[in-house]
Amino acid sequence: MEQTFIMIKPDGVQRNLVGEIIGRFEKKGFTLKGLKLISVDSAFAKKHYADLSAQPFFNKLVDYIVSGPVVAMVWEGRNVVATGRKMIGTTNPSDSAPGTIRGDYTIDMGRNVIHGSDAVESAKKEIALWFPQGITEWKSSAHHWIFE
Ligand code: D4T
Repeated sequence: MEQTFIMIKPDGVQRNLVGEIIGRFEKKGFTLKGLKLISVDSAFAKKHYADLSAQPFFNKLVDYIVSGPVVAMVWEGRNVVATGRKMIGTTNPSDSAPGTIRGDYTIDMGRNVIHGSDAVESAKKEIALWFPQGITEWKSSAHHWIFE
């Protein structure tokens, strides 16, 4: 089953959106496979955002991610990478549809509360980076109420 890496950014933690965001993924039917509240340093944040290192906003982005604790998670389910991105909404909250997390709770692109892997391959890399000790293997007893 597909897995994705989801991170509630420092603003999401400070704004008390952790329960709301986790609730959306739970209620959708995805399964939580990894979860931790963690503060990362800039070397780690630079690794996570390595693909964006040439962007003019890179240093600002790294400062933002290290500015407070984040909630790092692994969620599992069919098409969870693409569906997770839809639930999150577009990068710029001005374009994010109401009903998406960014559409409902954010205004500024530099404070967009959540990260979600953009492809299955990047999800694998991000899960390995954030959960080097591995994730928790379990099967939800709701599985056959969610999947035919
Ligand atoms: P993340 O990676 O945080 O889930 O966001 P997205 O996948 O939606 O968007 P991204 O990787 O292109 O950008 C990462 C992060 O950088 C901020 N950003 C982005 C910014 O501050 N200015 C910009 O011009 C862009 C494009 C927002 C998200």
